[in-house]
Amino acid sequence: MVATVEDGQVTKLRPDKDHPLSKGYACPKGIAMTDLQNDPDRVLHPLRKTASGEFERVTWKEALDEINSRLKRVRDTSGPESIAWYMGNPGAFSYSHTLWVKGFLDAIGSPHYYTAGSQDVNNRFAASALLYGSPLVVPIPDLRRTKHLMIFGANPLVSHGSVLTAHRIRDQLMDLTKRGGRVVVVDPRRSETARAFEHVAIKPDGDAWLLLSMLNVIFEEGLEDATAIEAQSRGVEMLKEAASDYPPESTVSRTGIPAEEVRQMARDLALADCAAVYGRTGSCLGRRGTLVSFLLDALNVVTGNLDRPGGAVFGKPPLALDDVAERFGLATYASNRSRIGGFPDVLGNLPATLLAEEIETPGDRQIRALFVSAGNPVLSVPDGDSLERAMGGLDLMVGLDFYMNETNKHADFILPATTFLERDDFPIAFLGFHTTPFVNYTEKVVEPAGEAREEWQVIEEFASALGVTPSSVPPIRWLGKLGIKFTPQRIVDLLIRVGPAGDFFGLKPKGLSLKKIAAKPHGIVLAEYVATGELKTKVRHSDSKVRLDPPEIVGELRRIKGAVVETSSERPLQLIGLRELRSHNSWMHNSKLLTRGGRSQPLHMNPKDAEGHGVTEGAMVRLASKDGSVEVPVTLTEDMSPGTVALAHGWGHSGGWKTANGLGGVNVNLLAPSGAEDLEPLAGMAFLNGIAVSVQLVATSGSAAARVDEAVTAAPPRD
Ligand SMILES: Nc1nc2c(c(=O)[nH]1)N[C@H]1C(S)=C(S)[C@@H](COP(=O)(O)OP(=O)(O)OC[C@H]3O[C@@H](n4cnc5c(=O)[nH]c(N)nc54)[C@H](O)[C@@H]3O)O[C@H]1N2
Ligand SMILES: Nc1nc2c(c(=O)[nH]1)N[C@H]1C(S)=C(S)[C@@H](COP(=O)(O)OP(=O)(O)OC[C@H]3O[C@@H](n4cnc5c(=O)[nH]c(N)nc54)[C@H](O)[C@@H]3O)O[C@H]1N2
Ligand SMILES: [Mo]
Repeated sequence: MVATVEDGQVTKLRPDKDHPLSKGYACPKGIAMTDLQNDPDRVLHPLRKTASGEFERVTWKEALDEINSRLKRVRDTSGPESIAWYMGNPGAFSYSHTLWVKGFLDAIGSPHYYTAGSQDVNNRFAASALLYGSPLVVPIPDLRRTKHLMIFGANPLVSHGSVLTAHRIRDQLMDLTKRGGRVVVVDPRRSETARAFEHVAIKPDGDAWLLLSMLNVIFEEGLEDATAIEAQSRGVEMLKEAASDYPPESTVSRTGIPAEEVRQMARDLALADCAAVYGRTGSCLGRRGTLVSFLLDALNVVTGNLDRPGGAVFGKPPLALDDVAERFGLATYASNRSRIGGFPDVLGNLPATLLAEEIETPGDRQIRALFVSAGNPVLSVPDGDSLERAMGGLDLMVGLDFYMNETNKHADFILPATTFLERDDFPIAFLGFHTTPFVNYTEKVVEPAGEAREEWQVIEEFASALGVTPSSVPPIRWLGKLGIKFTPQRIVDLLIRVGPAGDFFGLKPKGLSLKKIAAKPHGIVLAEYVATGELKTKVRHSDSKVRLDPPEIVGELRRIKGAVVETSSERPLQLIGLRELRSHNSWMHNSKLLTRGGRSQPLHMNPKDAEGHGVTEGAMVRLASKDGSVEVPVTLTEDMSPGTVALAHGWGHSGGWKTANGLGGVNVNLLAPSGAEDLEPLAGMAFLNGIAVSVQLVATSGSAAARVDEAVTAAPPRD
């Protein structure tokens, strides 16, 4: 984007016409950042909770002195393993924030690292660890060359892609069909993307059965690519054997998809010149997301589409996340277990759903101090009520944010953080996800507003009080003891220069350095297409082959046999999530631009289901699961498959954001189960899609609140 700065203030953001890939396209949320940047509700000074429960402004020195002395006391009395950090989603989009949070916990020796990952993508990483031997080896669909794309539970026309960085993604998908290719969207809801392409309606959390049936057809009909399987993988026999139990006729009750349609889908995929299978949150937030993620990639392997042009590809970014993380010792899976439930860590992450229990359960490693940065788990994680209660019992809680949100309002201190316009960034975690190899570096656009500080600088203060250097890399910690400090820029520059495209400090004069990248503010296109033929360098298993029979997956295949049906006569419907173009999880509802014309959070319901429940458009209903209930207005739409209802997350505000507070809405995650027994076993992920619910009429006509967000339900987003 291009920012207009007047008198040190960002007054306008617009898309960058000179950007080689976006060519002047930006999504509405990006443009709306001006509203957040200049929001009078922003937290611009350190705040301390007073005895009466109100916040008062304090100086940075007062805040840090008190936090640090309380932090030291917690460490000395309860041990470093009682200090926890939850870093939310925006944290992942700041290289310095990410590195310093994990570095801090590693340096003090605490396992209590939590992120939005356990509500988002961790089972995708777990599947990669099993398949490729590294959680960070994640293929992306080669959108620009593929002829056949199958999307399982993603809505890129709204989300703009996830674990996939595709500028102008709508155009890339449209181009695919213009080339004569197909986009098939498997989704319980006829989403914006499904509407624009081909839709296959599936029952929530039915994906594993559909994928097994597709594999069944492929093996039964001899449509597999035996050469590719032989060259790239081992263990296919297990997969074949497992799939033999799932002819499409046997899975109709789980998927809702007629057997003949499944057969045709399998044939079309296997016979396409090149094809890619891609899944995102809709495939991750059910009860068996690791298995589903595994099967998505298995389909790519079996059809001969892995690591080839137009297939599912790994590429060769100038800085490969898997290499970097491995070098830092961060590419872990199951190297550690959660205290509650014994869940394996994924990249050091433990299940955020268990935070409340981890705080309230006495014993070794009980959490006594909690930091929350760029996150809002009270709204984003199951059972925010329990988390609110648990946070009240902590010895110390600190928020780093530019808003007072529903979570950090329970903190002892809120420390003002910078926006991405007030700090530099290098999207290190995303370089491998570009559909066109690309790199860029952004300088800060303006000085931090008020007294805002970058997270990594604040973390340096906590670390120094505890006598450690916040880094996951032991040599950097040793150098820290000698007073030698590394800035985020310095670390990234080093990594680029010794990386696959680096200048090796002048030895390769044409190579890259941070300075060279920074000199091109519109970014640098590195190659026409994503590199293929990289599998051997990507796979960490000793034989360099993709593993199709890991014991963990064998276990999941056994478990799925006994899977009970979620619904019952008491709770006959299944609830899934919904992302809207003008929302960004829980944190952009204070923007004037995004809330223009009012907003509401209706329950999307098929008219047939509504009729059975005596519900009409605009009625207020009580939506209840075994774990909680909320009252919401209903909107009727044929886009929902009968039996499935959808409600957006990130609503029900009561923070310092006054516009957001005034919009009403409810926290849908009060309906999600929060016990360890309900988490997905291989990645500890929350169960958020497919929850059994009942709907009960409260009032035939709700209120003005039942107005549907037109911008969301109308035509697909346009440039
Ligand atoms: N406008 C906007 N953009 C966003 C965000 C936002 O909040 N707003 N959030 C960002 C974030 S943090 C992320 S992680 C990405 C997510 O990116 P996506 O995953 O592409 O986004 P979703 O809209 O959540 O898409 C999930 C789809 O899965 C479907 N689904 C639900 N349950 C199932 C199921 O059991 N099986 C199948 N096959 N499908 C199912 C839903 O109906 C939905 O259409 O989006 C990012 N982009
Ligand atoms: N039911 C249901 N629940 C879901 C999902 C779903 O699909 N359905 N999706 C899940 C997913 S994919 C995600 S990613 C999570 C998101 O959940 P979280 O990551 O827990 O929360 P966010 O809503 O992203 O809140 C981000 C907070 O960060 C602040 N912030 C923004 N930028 C910065 C920054 O640069 N620095 C700092 N310090 N603070 C900043 C914002 O003000 C806000 O308070 O929600 C999850 N929850
Ligand atoms: Mo996410």
